[in-house]
Amino acid sequence: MRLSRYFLPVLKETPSEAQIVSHRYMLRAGMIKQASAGIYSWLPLGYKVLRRIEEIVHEEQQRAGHIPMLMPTIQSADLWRESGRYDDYGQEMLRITDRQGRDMLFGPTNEELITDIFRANVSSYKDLPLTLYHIQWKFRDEMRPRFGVMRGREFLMKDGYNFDLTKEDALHAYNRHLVTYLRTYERLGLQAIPMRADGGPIGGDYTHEFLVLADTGESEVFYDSDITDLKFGDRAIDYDSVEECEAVLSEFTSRYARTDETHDEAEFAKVPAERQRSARGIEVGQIFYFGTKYSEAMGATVQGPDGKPVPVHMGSHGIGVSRLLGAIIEASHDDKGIIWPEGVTPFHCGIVNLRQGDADTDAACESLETALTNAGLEPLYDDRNERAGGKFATMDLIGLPWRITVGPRGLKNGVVEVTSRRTGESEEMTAEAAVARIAAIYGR
Ligand code: P5A
Repeated sequence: MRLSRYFLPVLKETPSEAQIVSHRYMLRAGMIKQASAGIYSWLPLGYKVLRRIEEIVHEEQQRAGHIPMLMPTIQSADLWRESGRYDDYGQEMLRITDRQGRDMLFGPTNEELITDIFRANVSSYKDLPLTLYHIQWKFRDEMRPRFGVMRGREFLMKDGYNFDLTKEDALHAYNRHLVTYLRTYERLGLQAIPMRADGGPIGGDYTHEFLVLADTGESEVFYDSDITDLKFGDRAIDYDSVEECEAVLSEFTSRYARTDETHDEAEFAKVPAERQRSARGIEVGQIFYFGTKYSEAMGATVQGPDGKPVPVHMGSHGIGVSRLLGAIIEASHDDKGIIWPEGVTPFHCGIVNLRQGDADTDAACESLETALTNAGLEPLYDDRNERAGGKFATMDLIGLPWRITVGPRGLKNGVVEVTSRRTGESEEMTAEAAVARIAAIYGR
């Protein structure tokens, strides 16, 4: 992509309404624009990162056998009356009346809708287990939307729902989701710690939130510092194996880690004093087991092995897809701008032309762009007629992990410069070697 043809409305000034670094950088890097309080347009650069995150979430869900689908944003109030949540949900729910006078709502979550789909189509235990998920916009009329996409009113969520015959099966689904979430967050370059939490309006008392530690986080958390040494890594896991999934759950949840809602001073005191930590965190996901709460209320039963109807055991699992952009930036930036982890970067690398209009330099940049594209990479080529300082500042702000700088002086010696955004270290090499280096980094 040529920057001169792209739409990247970078702001020079720091917007005064943004209180935290991720919000400031997302506005300055031209990733989002507020449409109204807590509601954002996703400009091309922000949209690209959002899509990358979605791709990773899809891959990890499907790796575990979870099935993608898509439910609508607008739901009928009647379903929510069946579960009893229409009145319970309160002012966070955006209620809409259609022209026929029917009560509708913009979905804050989808337990009712998916249970309705299930009961209409599944009648035998032989069709279980089943886990369906989608990635769809949600609306919660938050009292205080703030920090940009971090606490939006309209936000993108991956939400999944499991249906199982027994509690044991449903707990396996819970553990399996925990494993998929650990993998997902690590691929996004984040450490997200599962912590015992509260069920809130979703229900159930068996639930974990995933928290990214950050001073700007809205949740107060308490944990044993040993937990931060745990890494899932790229271990192979059989998602059908109850034992393997259970072992991961117990490895990652046996140390003390709780949000303030479930914090227990007496339990916390058992952690050696030098390992006790209290901090702030960003909630990037939550998993729930709530048993038959919805299936009983809505009559979602299957015929069990003995021929008798039984309500299915369910859980739901959410990832804050749009919130993740904010969380990643909070975890990965410096005073010049964003530093994208390779897994989610909007472009694999930038190309900076130091002497735009110089025939040889232009030609070298163009052939570099072609070679990178042919290697399956997507570079962003800054071909604008701007000073080098301005081009570097833009590249630093938008945070591409790698930059290739091309100028007449280097070309005379047959080299370009490859710079890491994270370390700032540069290395000179031939253009071919630069392409090979970047391709290898991305496993192309
Ligand atoms: C689980 C999936 C649920 O809604 N029902 C379906 C369950 N869980 S949750 O914890 O309430 O939300 C899941 C994740 O969504 C993100 N999130 C938000 N992101 C941005 N702005 C908001 N206002 C917002 N509210 C929730 C969080 O990451 C949360 O963990």
